[in-house]
Amino acid sequence: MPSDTQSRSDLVIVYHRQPYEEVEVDGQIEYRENKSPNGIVPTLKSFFGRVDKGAWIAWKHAQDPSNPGFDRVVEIDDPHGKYTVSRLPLTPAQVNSFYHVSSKEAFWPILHGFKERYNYDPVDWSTFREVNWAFAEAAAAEAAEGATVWVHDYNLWLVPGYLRTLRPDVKISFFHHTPFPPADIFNVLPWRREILESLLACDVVGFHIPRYVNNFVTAARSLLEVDTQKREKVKAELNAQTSALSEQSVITEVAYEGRTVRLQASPVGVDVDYIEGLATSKDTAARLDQIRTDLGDRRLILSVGRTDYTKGGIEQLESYERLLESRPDLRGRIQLMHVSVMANENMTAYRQIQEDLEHMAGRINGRYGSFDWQPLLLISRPVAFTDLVAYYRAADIAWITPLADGMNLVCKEYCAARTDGDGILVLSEFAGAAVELATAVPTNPFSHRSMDSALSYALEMPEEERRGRMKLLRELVRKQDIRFWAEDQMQALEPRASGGLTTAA
Ligand code: GDG
Repeated sequence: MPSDTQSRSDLVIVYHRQPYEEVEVDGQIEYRENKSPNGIVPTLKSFFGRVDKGAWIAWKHAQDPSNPGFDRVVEIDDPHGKYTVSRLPLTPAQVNSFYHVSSKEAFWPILHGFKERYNYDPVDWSTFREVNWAFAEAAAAEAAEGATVWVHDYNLWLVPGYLRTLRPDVKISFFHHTPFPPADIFNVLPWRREILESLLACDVVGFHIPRYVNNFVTAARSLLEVDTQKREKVKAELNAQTSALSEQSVITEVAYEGRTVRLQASPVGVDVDYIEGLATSKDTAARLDQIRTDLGDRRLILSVGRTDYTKGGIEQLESYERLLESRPDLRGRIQLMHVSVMANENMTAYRQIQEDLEHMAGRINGRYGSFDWQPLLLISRPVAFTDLVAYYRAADIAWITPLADGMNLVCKEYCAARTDGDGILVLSEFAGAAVELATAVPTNPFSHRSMDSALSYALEMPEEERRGRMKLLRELVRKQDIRFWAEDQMQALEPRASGGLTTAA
């Protein structure tokens, strides 16, 4: 770990993902750009270009579980700037306890409002604290005097509190990539107070949309003496009329124990230039021709997401089955491609959903398919992003119907890829993106009637309406892209201009 103040960083990013890929070439490890399609990692790294030196802290599997020492990678000097990457080696037991059990089995269902899936008993809170403490210590060691430390996501919930104790001088910003639930759901977590106190040690706490901000404040006020200091009217871009997640006003500042905490709603976007570049490439054109030839005159409905109960895959296949049953005229004329990739094969809940999806796909294809028509293609292996973009281009309808989703980037990628200006987005009202994407066809995945009628409506939509809706969707996705999000989060750390705000009651 660095001990001299000279080598310390002005910006420290704490994120579970490493900012590059390790590739073995001729027995040597090479570090390569990690080009995630949504562009989060490159965008975060681009901020290193604005400071003398940056640092990134992630975790990795320990090579030697009996001696998981701190590991520091050599300095990286790439087009983004100069930065070091520190990796905390976690033992298999730590990964299982901190990540799979505490984060995925306890926090994840609560964050998404699935109380009944919450599994409290196996949580080992001391390991969760220990791992978060290790991240905070690493950030404290890297940060220069007054540096900014930007922490990502709920598996690092306790980092801000620990870091504030270790380094009262740094500015701390924390971003939630998931929803934040209402108080009566969040408070199911026995560690609720400790988590909230840690978050209130930040200078800025970020969420995708105003609803999650207001939920956070109700949770904080339910347990702690938190004063609401400022409230603002929600800006038009985050207030689509149709969304179940709309808010009219949002709390932007609270005070706790003499500190002021800024709350910021900034929806994560996608790297529109990158996706448009792929969508208009020669390779995509060739792939698209092939897909269209295979489809013939059938309409393609596309659904993409991780295999997770929050993503609503089962409910979607049920709706598709009802449609094929009630509309014999559509048989042979449509095809659903459902890409559902399991991110974590170790978790029973995800394996069960995968099995259920496979079972339903077999039933749908068996009941309605014929020699020359397979109604449903279930893809469970990861698809190359270049192929995914070709399918975005080919799909008449993107059918994105999560039961709960912090934002949902697939629907934004679909719009970004539609450089031809066509295509229809049917979007769940319970995806954070619904508060922005006002001209998507809204659907309520908890209602059979709404699910079925939204898809039927989309299938009948005339070209003029399709293009009109897509034009507005594309404008919004371009405006609120990934760089817009990152700038918004960083600006929230700047001193605030006074005036123009109303003081909350
Ligand atoms: C969390 C929050 C929030 C999917 N299948 C394949 C594939 N993907 C890519 C998509 C997209 C990404 O995975 C999924 O992003 P989402 O936003 O939809 O969902 P989460 O992974 O749950 O992300 C979410 C996000 O954080 C950002 O804050 O929006 O609400 O849950 O980029 O393209 N990519 C490839 N093959 C696949 O088969 N290559």
